[in-house]
Amino acid sequence: MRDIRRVLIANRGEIALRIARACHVMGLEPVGIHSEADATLAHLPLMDSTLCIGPAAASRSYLDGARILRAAALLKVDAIHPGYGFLSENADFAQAVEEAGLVLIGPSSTIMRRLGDKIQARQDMAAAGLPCLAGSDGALPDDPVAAARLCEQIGYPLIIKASGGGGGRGMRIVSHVDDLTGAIASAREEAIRAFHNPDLYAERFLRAARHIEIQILSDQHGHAAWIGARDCSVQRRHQKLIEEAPVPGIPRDRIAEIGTLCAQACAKIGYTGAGTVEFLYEDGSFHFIEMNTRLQVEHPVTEMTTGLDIVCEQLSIAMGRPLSFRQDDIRTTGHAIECRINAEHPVNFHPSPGTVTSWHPPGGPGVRVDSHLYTGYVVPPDYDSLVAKLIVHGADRADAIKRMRAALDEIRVAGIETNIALHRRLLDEPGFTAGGVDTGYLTTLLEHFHRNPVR
Ligand code: MV4
Repeated sequence: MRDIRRVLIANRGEIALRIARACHVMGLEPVGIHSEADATLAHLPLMDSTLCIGPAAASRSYLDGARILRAAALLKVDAIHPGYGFLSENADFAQAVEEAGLVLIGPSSTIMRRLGDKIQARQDMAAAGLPCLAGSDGALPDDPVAAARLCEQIGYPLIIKASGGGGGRGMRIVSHVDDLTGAIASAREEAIRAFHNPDLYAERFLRAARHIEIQILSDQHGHAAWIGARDCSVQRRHQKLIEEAPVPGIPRDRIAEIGTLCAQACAKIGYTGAGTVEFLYEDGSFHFIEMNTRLQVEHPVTEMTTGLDIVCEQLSIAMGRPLSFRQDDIRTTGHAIECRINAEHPVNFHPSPGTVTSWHPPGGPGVRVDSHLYTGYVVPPDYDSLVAKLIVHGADRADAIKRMRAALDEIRVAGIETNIALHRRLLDEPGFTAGGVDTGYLTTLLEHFHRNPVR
């Protein structure tokens, strides 16, 4: 057992507020850090104490591990919750936290480092029993002839990915061997520039897959459980827009099968904390692509369908407590959908920072709003444009869609532009309402909207 009383929340916005709430539920003292641009954030008054750690630029505040560790020492915390984004999957930061004698709310830095290396993650998860796509077992060789021979084995089309990447950055789709050498060269350049890691790998490319992910909770006593699956296929440029649970249109027993494999794999590799195993699903098969070692933006849809509080579970696991439930105790009820509300231009998707002149969130049965917005809040231009998550829970998918439409119609936000109208339009689309769209759906639909602006 590890005594944790004070938790530093190394993040901002809605997720900092979400984590502060969980700390209060658990009887822990949350402490806050913020940049100079963020002194007016809504969660800071809930904190036991707060500290301004640097200027607006994330590189000099939320991404500066040394500053955060100095704040942790000054504020005398026992643990650090990194939230998502920023330093949440940075193994060097996790290691520095451990070396400072503090607890990082997440897996050990060793596990984080292995899973953060996508080539290593693929090898570890394949060895632990997860189905992977045909691919290069290890890094692609430098020699173009050797690389071409290897890729011939995999088959075309294939996709080149950066081992240090993830989330869709630094990828190249290659349909023919003639394009291979050029694709490898440009992918390698990008990988070096963006991730300081030249290693690339290749995988068979799936053209019309769905993005399905499994939520895991794993304690320090070797017990792991999967607590549901999410469908995150509605995305544009690797930014998810809508997520839901359970997954529509895939038999429950197929989901349970892959969920069970994920829990077993996580126990096997010594994973601890909350984690998400990402899969592509096409033609009835799941294929592991990567594992996220952080709390995810879309975790609320799993909370709404299971009744669990994933952030409380994270804190409890970090304190060394065993999971409070067994796999057989997990029951999911109804259907949950999350719409990510971004402060962005509705047509060109450019960020739309500025003063929120009014904010009236929706409510009622089954409606949850995770947001740091308030009337008068100024959305700074320096960070991600996510300003609210609207989550609804209904008896079934059709009921959840009805509740989401009503909630979207009810929201009032003025002063900034948002994607609320896009969400409202999407929820009337036959493709979306039928369920089971693939990851290309939104891009195609937006092209259609662009050609047909008013309906
Ligand atoms: C793929 C893929 C198809 N085949 N891997 C995108 C995010 C990252 N987590 C993995 N991604 C993908 N990996 C194989 N083997 C399709 C995607 C993908 C995608 C790829 C190119 C352009 C847009 C995309 C949108 C969603 C998923």
